[in-house]
Amino acid sequence: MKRNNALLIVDVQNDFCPDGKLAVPEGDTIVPVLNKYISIFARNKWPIFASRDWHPKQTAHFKQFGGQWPEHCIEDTPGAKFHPILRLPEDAIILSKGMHPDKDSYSAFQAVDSRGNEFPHLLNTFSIKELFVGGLATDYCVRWSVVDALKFGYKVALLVDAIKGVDLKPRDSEAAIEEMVKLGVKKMTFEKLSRILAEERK
Ligand code: VGL
Ligand code: ZN
Repeated sequence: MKRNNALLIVDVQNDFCPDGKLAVPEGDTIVPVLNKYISIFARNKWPIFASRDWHPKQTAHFKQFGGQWPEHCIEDTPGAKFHPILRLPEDAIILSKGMHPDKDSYSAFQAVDSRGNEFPHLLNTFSIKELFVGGLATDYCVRWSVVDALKFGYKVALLVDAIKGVDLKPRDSEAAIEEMVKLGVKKMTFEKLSRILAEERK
């Protein structure tokens, strides 16, 4: 694990948590787990990325403009803020996506940092080889981000104890996880990662 790892926390925003505009059931329950992963990555000085859905008021992503979703994560609103309990370090890199008025974009690979640098470019500059991915929602933005990560040639560890899905249909999240595993993703838990790192310190 001395390799070049990075953590990608997908869309842990108020609107995707209970009481939010597009609440993922129990979406907030993964936040304490993500905080534990954050500690590990910070301690190892591995980069931490946090993506956010960052929509304009009018976008074809929303039902009222022909899309699939109720309004959510409108830029600079409380619903678009990261969950208040999420402990992102100062040097975490914030990635924004979904700013386009007439396109959906679910994947963090379509996101940019505050200077407009694209995520794949940032990963390159850090020489990242393996991405550890958690967040919301399993069946949308996590899934699309993971599928893209594999396309770009990254190894992917899916943080199965730190994801939750929308489940528009009951088994959507399960099916998404199965699909990701078939594509080559490795399932990871906090316990397992701690064990691997402890072994390496011996
Ligand atoms: C998402 C639905 C709509 C997500 C974003 O972050 O998974 N889902 N917009
Ligand atoms: Zn969205």
